[in-house]
Amino acid sequence: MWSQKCVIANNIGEEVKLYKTWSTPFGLRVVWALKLKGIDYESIDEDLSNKSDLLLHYNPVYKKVPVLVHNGNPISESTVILEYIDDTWKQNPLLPEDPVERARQRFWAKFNEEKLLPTIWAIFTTEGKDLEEAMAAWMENLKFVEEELKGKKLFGGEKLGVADLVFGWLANLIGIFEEVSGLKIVDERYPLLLTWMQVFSELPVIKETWPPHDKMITKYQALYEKYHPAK
Ligand SMILES: N[C@@H](CCC(=O)N[C@@H](CS)C(=O)NCC(=O)O)C(=O)O
Repeated sequence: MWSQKCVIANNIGEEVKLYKTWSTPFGLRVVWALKLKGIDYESIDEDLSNKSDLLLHYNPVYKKVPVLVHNGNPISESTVILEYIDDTWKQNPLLPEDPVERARQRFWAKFNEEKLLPTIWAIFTTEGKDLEEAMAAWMENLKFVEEELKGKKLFGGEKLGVADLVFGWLANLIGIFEEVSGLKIVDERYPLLLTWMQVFSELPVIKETWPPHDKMITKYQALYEKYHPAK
């Protein structure tokens, strides 16, 4: 006895294109959202050392990926794109209905962008006193994340939400940064975050989309050597 899985896209007749790169964590957020919604899309991988005219046309302000182009309308900035996707395709909502819960998820998404991302970049690219300071700020910030995850499986509770997708990079890149730098970036003082990282990575839609591990190590090894030439 066999059964055939029949997947019908929820956007027949619409044009959906996603400009990204093979490794971008910001682009992955959008890939996850589209997959969770069952949206068929065309993926265009950019070479950021030689950006296409179309990318520059669609995102003239930041000139960055990801850009989602829906029926000719370009939408930039991954967190804006996530909300656009949720507003456009209502199935499998990424933001809950309750305004308090919506605000909470948006708060944590903003916290990730403004507090965690700059600090992790400093951890990966600096040394000495700067590294120490970045590490201290990172650990302080993780305490807040740990508190938020108390009593929850995901940031969205039982269901993946915008905040989970925005935090998603942690579940993959922390391990890669640790392997490349030799630093311990998320340790056992943050058991709830470690559990979240594992639960999140194991979700089928997430698991099937991680970029190849070896290729990621090669990419970040080269970047690490650029910032730490003496090592
Ligand atoms: N805030 C942006 C960040 C996007 C971003 O930094 N994208 C990188 C790739 S991971 C990029 O396109 N960089 C090209 C550049 O800086 O010229 C978002 O959330 O979409």
